[in-house]
Amino acid sequence: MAQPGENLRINADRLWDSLMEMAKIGPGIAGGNNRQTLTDEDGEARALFKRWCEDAGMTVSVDEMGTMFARREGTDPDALPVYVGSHLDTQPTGGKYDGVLGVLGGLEIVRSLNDLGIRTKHPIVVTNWTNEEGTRFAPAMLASGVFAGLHERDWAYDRTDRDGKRFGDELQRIGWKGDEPVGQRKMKAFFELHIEQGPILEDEDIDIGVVTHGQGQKWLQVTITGRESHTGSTPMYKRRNAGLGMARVTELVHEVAMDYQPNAVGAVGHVEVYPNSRNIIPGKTVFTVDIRSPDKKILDMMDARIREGAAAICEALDVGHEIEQVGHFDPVTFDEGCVKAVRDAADRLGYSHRNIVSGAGHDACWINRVAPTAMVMCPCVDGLSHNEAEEIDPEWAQAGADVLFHAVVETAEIMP
Ligand code: HGY
Ligand code: MN
Ligand code: MN
Repeated sequence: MAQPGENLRINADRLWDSLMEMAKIGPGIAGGNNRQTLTDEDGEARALFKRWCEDAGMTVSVDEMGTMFARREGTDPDALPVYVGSHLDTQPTGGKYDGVLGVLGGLEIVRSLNDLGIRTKHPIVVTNWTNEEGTRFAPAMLASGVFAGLHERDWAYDRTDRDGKRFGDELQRIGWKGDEPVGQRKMKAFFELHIEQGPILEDEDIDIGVVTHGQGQKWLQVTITGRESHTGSTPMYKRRNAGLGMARVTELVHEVAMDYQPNAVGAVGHVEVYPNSRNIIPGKTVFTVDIRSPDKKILDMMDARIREGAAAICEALDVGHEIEQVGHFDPVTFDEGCVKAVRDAADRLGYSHRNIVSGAGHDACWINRVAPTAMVMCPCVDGLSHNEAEEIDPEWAQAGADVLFHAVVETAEIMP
């Protein structure tokens, strides 16, 4: 006798078509996407998502951080809803699937339930979290962080991008600042489908990553202050070179991460050099250190070593420095019940699967603090992401969305 929902499958072609349709908004220059948060392109993507959700019979609400909640009613309107989603914003040289697969995978579940005429006891809410990437406005996972109570809404509104534009003003400008207070929604569970953004699943030829944990991360914004002077006529001994300081701290970050292999990682991805002139010794550099580890103790040790090392480097170069922590979350353990729902779904559907720790941060990492949460991962080509060449196989999207479908619908309880 088939289990409830045993033969449930999503419509893979429709999901793929929606992914390709969404990818047309905010195209990159090399086949990916540049749809950064709170840009006009983000606004356009939101409007398309809203239209699709309403076409699928859902009602869409927007909270004060711009997060979108599309609700499909359950037979019991008072039952806690099951949430499913991710993010539509991308990196400046992002791919077509990072975040988007999780949002449109949630929409595809509702579309499939409509096709099959299936009702669930619990409502289902498909979610688009604002500013998951944190590339334009740090930190990452900003709206889900406010929702989970890690950040104050007004602090988030005051975050500025490199042109000095405020998050709150940009949200208002694109017309997506809702009036629903943030974080009051109660959830039965939250599920997020996401590409792995690493090489493990593809290398091992496995369909599904059952995400048991998320590694912790820290973003340290370093400002080094030296003195601008002529690159030709200033003798080496008289230089106070903020660019050299940045280079040495960048090397230090790499060396510290290499000391904690195989899991720790570290790099500097964002750099600003002032005045950035070919023949002026940099008087100031601002850059962000991104360090991560599944082990909190190691993450804290890396943080301490980098702060200590940076101080020594800057003293030796006679330059000043400041370090501001602009992002942080500790390693995350997802909810066992939700993780089991994901694993059982993969088994039932006949997809190969393995436990995996998420290398990237996700909105699920914050929502896990306020509701039982789990993630489903699918492979991506070459493990590549945060690169316009990010690519997945349509079958991988289908497998991930099928597993998400079962985990969500089982938790939302199919009505006979
Ligand atoms: O930084 C991250 O891990 C995520 O892509 N925002
Ligand atoms: Mn993402
Ligand atoms: Mn990302």
